[in-house]
Amino acid sequence: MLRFLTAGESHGKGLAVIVEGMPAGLPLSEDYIAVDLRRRQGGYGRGRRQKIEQDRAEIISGVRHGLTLGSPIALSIQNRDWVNWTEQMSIDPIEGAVEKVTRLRPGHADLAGTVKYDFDDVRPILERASARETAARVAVGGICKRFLEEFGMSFYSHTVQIGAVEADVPDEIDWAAVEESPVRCAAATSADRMVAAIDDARNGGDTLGGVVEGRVHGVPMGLGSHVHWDRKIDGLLAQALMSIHSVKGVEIGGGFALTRQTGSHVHDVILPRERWTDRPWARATNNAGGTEGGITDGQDIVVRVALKPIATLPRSLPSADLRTGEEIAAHYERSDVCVVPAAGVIVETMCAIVLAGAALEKFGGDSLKETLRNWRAFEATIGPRDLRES
Ligand code: EPS
Repeated sequence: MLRFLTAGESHGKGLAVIVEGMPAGLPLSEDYIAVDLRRRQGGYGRGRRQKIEQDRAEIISGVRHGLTLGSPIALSIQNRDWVNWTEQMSIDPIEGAVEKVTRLRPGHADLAGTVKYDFDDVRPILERASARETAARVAVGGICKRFLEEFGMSFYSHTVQIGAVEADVPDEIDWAAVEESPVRCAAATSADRMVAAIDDARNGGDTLGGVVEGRVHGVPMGLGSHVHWDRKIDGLLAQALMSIHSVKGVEIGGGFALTRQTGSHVHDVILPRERWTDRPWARATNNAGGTEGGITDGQDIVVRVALKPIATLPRSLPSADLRTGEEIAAHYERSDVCVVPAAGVIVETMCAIVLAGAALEKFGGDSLKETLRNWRAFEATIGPRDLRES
């Protein structure tokens, strides 16, 4: 019901997106989408490229007088760096030849991509494999977040680990402080240690990975389904999160740590009516991370995502040449040292995309009004069976 495509090379003219399936009547603006685009560009450990770019998505279609039309929404994000790459990335054939990239970077798509697509140059692969593409996704995520706000949903993320530095995450997270933190970490002392670790990596010509946590508050019960493997909301979230560049692991709720506990300590006890607050049903804990049996259970969605250190290293790794197979140092132009803080924003994005799709599947109408009416009608049915109005 909700479809989108992104297009664009890292040093091409820009990124393009078409989003199809958003209902009509949703208030939407370029300024709203710009907020997350700006958040994605930040974070300590970013490289020189982010000083060049000032990402802003121009709305080309699908919105009139500030409201969606129900027609496809097309967006365009300019690559300001394009002016430095007009020969390398020229659409038209050029006079002479540009230098080919043949020094394969381990950990990137360089080797498998050139072999698969039968290129003698890594450039066509590295351009599209670049995490620049996540700017386009974040713009889509902005539209999805705007839609899900109408259901009372809100999105958060924070950094829980960079390299070997684990954050002392407080019980109550101050989300405004996370946004102020250079590494988007909820604990200031841990943030200082993370910044120092990034400095160490930079000084050694190296890179750092880490772990980010995403949370979604206000999720309705009943998104996704237990009936088939490809409708399970946790499966859909895991696929979407795993598709983020550099991601090597995804956990939902207590994740891997749950395996060390017995069942009586793991499952989220269902509380009786007198302990409910704002809506029917409540739990003592949220180890499930907001999904049981592939269906949202009304608790916060909690996901953790592990990122490997990025593959482009100033201190080039030993490698082999695509042309000759002979030993050579891997290719290096410039790079980020650590993208973990920015990844939190992309984790929010992918959660928003999956949940918007699931919300449209369950409640979707052609207009926002119809969609919200369907949602409210369902919400009226979720309480204890004997107490329902009809
Ligand atoms: C990336 C390499 C760097 C990153 C880029 C991802 O770009 P460049 O080669 O131009 O320095 O900055 O990410 C972005 C441009 C972005 O906006 O996130 C890579 O190789 O994946």
